[in-house]
Amino acid sequence: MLEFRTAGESHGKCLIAIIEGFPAGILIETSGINKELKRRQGGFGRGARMQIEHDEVEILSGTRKGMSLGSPICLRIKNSDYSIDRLPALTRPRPGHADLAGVMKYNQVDARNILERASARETAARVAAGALAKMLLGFFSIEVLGYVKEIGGIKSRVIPCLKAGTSLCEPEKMRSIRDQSKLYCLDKTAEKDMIEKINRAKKDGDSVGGVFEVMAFDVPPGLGSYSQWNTRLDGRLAQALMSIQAIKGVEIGLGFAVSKKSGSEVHDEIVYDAAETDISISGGFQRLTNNAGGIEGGISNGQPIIVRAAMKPIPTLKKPLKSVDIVTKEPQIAAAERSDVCAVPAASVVGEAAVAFEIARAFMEKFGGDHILETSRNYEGYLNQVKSM
Ligand code: EPS
Repeated sequence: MLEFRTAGESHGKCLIAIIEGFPAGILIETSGINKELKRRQGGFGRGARMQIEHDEVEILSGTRKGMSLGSPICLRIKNSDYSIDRLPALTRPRPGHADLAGVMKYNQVDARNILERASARETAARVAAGALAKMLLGFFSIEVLGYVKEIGGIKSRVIPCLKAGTSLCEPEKMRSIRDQSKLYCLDKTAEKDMIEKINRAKKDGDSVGGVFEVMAFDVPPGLGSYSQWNTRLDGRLAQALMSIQAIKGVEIGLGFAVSKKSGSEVHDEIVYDAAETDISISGGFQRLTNNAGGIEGGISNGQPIIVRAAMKPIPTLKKPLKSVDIVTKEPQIAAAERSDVCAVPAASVVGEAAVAFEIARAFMEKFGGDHILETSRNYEGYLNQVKSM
């Protein structure tokens, strides 16, 4: 089973990701992982910590001469700001952060013992693990792409791939637009207003949240299962995204909007084109729309997977909210730590990694294999079975 774990504190020595169940025979280039780490550090609205850190990965195990061995892969990212033992105590918990619930749970008086692990710095390790998942998926031409949809209520008007034949439904094209954007957004006009919104929040000592979307292209039908509640792909993707720091909502396809429409408006009509049988991963079966976001009955259906996540504004505020000192129980304002004004672009990189890992996990579950060529043979066999339906 493909799995990963992370370890490490925000101002500890380093962050670690251990990936297990990764097949042998895949070339693992640190440059591919570092590129993603750099993207996670970027995006307009980030705070001063990102000027201190230069996240780079070291591969400590699981490869030889750059190739995966099938053994556990250990990745390390060093923290430049390794200061955990020197940092002052934090006794004025920030509303919205793990501080107060954490001190109660772990029997602490210093919320620093909580925030160090609760911090979104941990997501650097998730992005490293996700980069490996993308290398695995890349072997099968599956592409995963995350981008910003909304910041502080300002929406991107670009809606890719909702209808079959939409002009913006090519990962290559979408990636190139996204990578030219300071906010990793596909809509240049909305981006300007979003930047203004972030600047205004910064001036006001405030923070803003938003929404990002992740799409996965060329995912074969049949990943995930309805056979048990916890094997459904939609549920698994929701868990992967909801577990990212500051995420408060997840939608798939039309998401909450399905509740306002009739059945005939929501469900994606099925057509068959024999000419597509040999080139498509779904045999000749096609859909006229993709409101389901590529998942029906907890199983991928061969359409692009579309998921979105809503991120709350970061709880650390320059103009802090009311709180109470944990020691004196006196009213106080919350602690004001160094932080970001908006980390939605960074969250879109983390979301991309999280979705990539979960899809890779479901892929390995279905096709197995200790070496990638074994996985590949199993995959080919399955595609032939779908074609000959
Ligand atoms: C982060 C590092 C952190 C924060 C941020 C994310 O660094 P520091 O606390 O030293 O400024 O910038 O963490 C949070 C938003 C949070 O709530 O903990 C990073 O590497 O992404």
